[in-house]
Amino acid sequence: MSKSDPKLEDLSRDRVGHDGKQLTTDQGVRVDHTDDSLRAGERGPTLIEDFHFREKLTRFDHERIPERIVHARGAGAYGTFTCTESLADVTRADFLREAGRETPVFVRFSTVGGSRGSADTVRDVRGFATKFYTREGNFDIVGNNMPVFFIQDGVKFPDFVHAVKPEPQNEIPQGSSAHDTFYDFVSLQPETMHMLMWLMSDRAIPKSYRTMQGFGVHTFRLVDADGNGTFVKFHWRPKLGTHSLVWDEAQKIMGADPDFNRRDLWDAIEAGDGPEWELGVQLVEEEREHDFDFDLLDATKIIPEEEVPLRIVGRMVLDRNPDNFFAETEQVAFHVANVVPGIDFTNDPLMQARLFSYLDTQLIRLGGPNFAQLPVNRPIAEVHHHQRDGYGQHRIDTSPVSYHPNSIGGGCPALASVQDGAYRHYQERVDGTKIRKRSDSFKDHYSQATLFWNSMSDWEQQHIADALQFELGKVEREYIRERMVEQLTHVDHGLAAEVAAGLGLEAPGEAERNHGRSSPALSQAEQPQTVETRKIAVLAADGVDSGALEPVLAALRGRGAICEILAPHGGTLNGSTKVDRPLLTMASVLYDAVLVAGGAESVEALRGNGAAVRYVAEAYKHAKPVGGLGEGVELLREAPLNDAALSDNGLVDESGVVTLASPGDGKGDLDAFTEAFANAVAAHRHFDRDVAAVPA
Ligand code: HDE
Repeated sequence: MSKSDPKLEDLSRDRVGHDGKQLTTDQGVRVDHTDDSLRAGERGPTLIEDFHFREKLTRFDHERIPERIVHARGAGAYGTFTCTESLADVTRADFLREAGRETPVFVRFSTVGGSRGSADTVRDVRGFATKFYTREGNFDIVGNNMPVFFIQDGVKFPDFVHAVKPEPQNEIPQGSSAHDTFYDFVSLQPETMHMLMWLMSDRAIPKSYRTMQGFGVHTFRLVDADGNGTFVKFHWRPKLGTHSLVWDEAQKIMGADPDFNRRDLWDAIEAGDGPEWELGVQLVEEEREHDFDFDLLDATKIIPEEEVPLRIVGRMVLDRNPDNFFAETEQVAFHVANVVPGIDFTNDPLMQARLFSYLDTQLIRLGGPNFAQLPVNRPIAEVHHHQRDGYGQHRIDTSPVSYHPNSIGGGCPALASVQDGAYRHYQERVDGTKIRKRSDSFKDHYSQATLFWNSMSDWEQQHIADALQFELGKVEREYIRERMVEQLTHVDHGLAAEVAAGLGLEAPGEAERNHGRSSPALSQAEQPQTVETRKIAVLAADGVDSGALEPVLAALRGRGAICEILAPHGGTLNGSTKVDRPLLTMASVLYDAVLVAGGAESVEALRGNGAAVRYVAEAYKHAKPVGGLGEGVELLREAPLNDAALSDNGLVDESGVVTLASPGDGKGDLDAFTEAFANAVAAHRHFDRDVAAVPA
């Protein structure tokens, strides 16, 4: 973060350290004893006059605030947004008008359905909320990692959330859509089908917050200095590519490290590997509003990138973890209505509901109307108004007046003009009959669900079909399962038939024909490839062939990979090679790839260790790169890796399994091995393997 970051300067007013300080009460009175309460006699009752004891317990009793009704579990970080291409042609927003302009940001990522203590890797939508502390006030993009939503009108949000949350009688299941009430609701609401396809896809189990796209979802409006509007969709694109876990792995991570995504973000930032995104916009001139076969105001639809390409206008890097989770990440308050001059709303009925809901929810969650004064929420722009008092008022307004107009205060704070930078709402003619009715232009619920399905690669389609079988397999009521399969026939008959077969239901009749259109930009199959910050587990034991291993690790680390040696015991191997973690503390699901080091004695020890053998098989099953050096190849044979091609002598590199049985003395072989293994890691996963029979 640049030294002149204005938000960092602003926060420094409230940051308190305790180094070298003495313990006090809230009143600043020093305390000499905090382990025994004041009592009448050594074995007597506690005295109510012990103000330190009472204050300590009272403060403790009041530590919790209501968790967010949705998006309760999250992780946040600070960073900087840099405008890379001016949008001055379409918006008067100051922070987007000049290439090179930097704006501090705070981002909070979240799951949606689970409570604050739930696991990170559940199948769910992820929140991606960004607060820009611009010179003209705060602007929030309160988005998700999927570009559409379940419902078209916000009046249904409570119904939807009640259906997906744990069931009311027993509060089960936590953070999961795989239960009756969710599928009861969605099977009765076809408008959910497009988003359901996203939820069943790998997008719902992101590998990392750093490898997620973000979307503003709604169509917003940019407004230029003359008051002309342009429709806009906001997109965040991760530099590391969009990558996911596989479902079996995601479930195991829930146990092995429920903080998996939160920890990954924290560790990357602490290591100086702050994640980066590009901000892209899709712009649609007002005159083209009705040129699409869907309604721009319908949040269950995307604008295919092939129809309206992304224009990249900025870059965001997150590089500072919060000092205090509660003060910053928990108390941050986002609101769709936090806009700056040059950015405006549309009549999307989902967005309109959100414009009400966020302020309302902050009032209950943060205990009153002054939450915008909390350090993380406070704008760097000056704040002057006539709003007064309320719980948690921190400001000491010194003006004798708190009304407008006034003359006693010299008319201040005075009204600003548009030239001064005042917000002016976009002027739009609105007239119509007062009516509760969905527009006919919102009625096509299946075309884009089909478009999404058609755009998936073979393995992505397989994952969606598997996810539906898993989720519906957890649904107790057969009529709900049947109704869901009927819905799926409208998306794609082949998908519906496959899911039905898995559930033991009769194949459904054919509905409308698949239109055959696709949008290649929706697939995760083609992503930027890099080994940077990829975590490689290196399995080794005493007797490891360090001579062959060291140059490989040095080269992988040189490319930015994180290599950790896991061994049956901590300390060192052969008295010199440092063990990073004992094998039993780390599961294969916590790494991106595994490499088994050579050395006859080392591999013999690992072969006798069921955890090590299973480690390799599990990584293979999860389509991860697997490497074997020297005798290490034997452990891969032991696992066994089904039909994987393994080296007997020279380098073998197939489907992400890279082995070299005879590293030899020549450095050339090891270089070729490293190159092949690094490429396998950069490719993320290798779904061309047949892993069905691998028992892991
Ligand atoms: Fe939210 N949503 N939402 N939502 N939402 C909240 O606000 C709501 C919707 C999103 O990290 C709540 O402060 C309604 C879409 C994120 O703090 C609440 C509707 C999208 C976050 C609320 C929606 C989102 C929230 C709960 C339907 C993606 C977490 C706590 C009309 C574009 C922000 C809070 C954070 C949080 C209401 C639908 C994203 C209750 C009524 C669509 C990322 O106000």
